[in-house]
Amino acid sequence: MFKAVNLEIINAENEKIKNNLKFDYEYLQKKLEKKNININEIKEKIKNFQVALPTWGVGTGGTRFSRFPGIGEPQNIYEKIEDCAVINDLAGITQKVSPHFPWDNVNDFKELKEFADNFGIGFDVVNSNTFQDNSRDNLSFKYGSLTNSQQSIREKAIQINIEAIESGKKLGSKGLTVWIGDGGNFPGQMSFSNSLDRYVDSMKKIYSSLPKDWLVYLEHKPYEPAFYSTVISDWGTSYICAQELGDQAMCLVDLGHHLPNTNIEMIVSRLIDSKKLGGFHFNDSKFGDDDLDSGSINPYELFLIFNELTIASIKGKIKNIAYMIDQSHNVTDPIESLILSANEIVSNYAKSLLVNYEQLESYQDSNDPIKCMQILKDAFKTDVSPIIEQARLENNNAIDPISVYRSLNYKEKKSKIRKSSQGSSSGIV
Ligand SMILES: [Mn+2]
Repeated sequence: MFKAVNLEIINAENEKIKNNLKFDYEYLQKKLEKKNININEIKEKIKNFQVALPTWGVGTGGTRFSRFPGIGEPQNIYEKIEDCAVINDLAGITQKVSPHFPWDNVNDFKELKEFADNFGIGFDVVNSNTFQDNSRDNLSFKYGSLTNSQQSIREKAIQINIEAIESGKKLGSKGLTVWIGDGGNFPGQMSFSNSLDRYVDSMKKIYSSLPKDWLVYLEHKPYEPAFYSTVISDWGTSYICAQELGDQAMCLVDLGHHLPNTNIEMIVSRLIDSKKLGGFHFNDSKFGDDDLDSGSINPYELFLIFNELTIASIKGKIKNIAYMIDQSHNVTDPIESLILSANEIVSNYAKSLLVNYEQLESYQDSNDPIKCMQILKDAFKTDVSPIIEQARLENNNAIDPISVYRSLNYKEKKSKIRKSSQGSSSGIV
């Protein structure tokens, strides 16, 4: 197997800080032992954790005002996979890539799969795109795609999704995420009821094209690009549709796709109990669908979400949730942002594993809110970085991935090979 980052470089850098890490790890081990927590058991779970990278995330994003491309940006799916492989070699836990069709233009799927295999990269859930016009014909998505009033336009949107499934099958993917931008900008512009009916009808056709071992993930979002009403606006609508479609349809929670102050962790719990939580798009936000780096604004929320996931997992309520990062990196090197985001996500997962759930439930039952809050805060405030770093060391990844990455001058080198482009295939979804 080919490595995007030379293992000797990683090992040499790890060697310099290995002893410091050993000291920190053993110190944390002793602290956790006092709470009857076995640090090695947590470390093994961390070593097996996976979150997928979005192909569009390694290109510099932009806003509706402008995009400021970085140097050495990937220009095609092959270069994007190469960047994802750099992230995976350094940070680990990101072995799979989630492509976006037709943003990712693929001519030869067999060749692409072999290329990715060589880097140890696999393909996760595929994403369809019916929120942009497609230049192939005049059937515009201006007034919606799967819910458009015109049947011919709905058929085209259905076909794009079926093609995405076909592409995913060739790459070894096992799922399709569907997010549509359909909605209205003015009261009365569209019938809430008819458009939802049309969504379910269109999705039924897509659903019938799913291989039996696939899932379809329905992603909701309250507004944007439609600013008055959105067809799949919230988790309730998403749940109703997933229920209508059948067992292979699940709901996907994008952390940025909620109105301000929404209790997302409670939505997670509700979807778990309804047996419809399928996946996540991780990011963070201050105002809306900001697509900022995971944990950069509200890491406690991320922890509380993992808290719900971990307790549900202990109780056997969930397995195989599809985790993916969905961010737009406008002012940072996307590789660095994705390394830190993956680190933030796995760290909050690790913190959730420190919570003593039996104790928490006992305090909940005896109505002791202070003790309940203290249990969660104690776990959240624990610095778990020695566990994450030790897991990386044992997985042949970098203890300090950002500093190794910077020592590579990767983008400077790539800028001499890769063509620069002003255009954007990256956006906010
Ligand atoms: Mn998303």
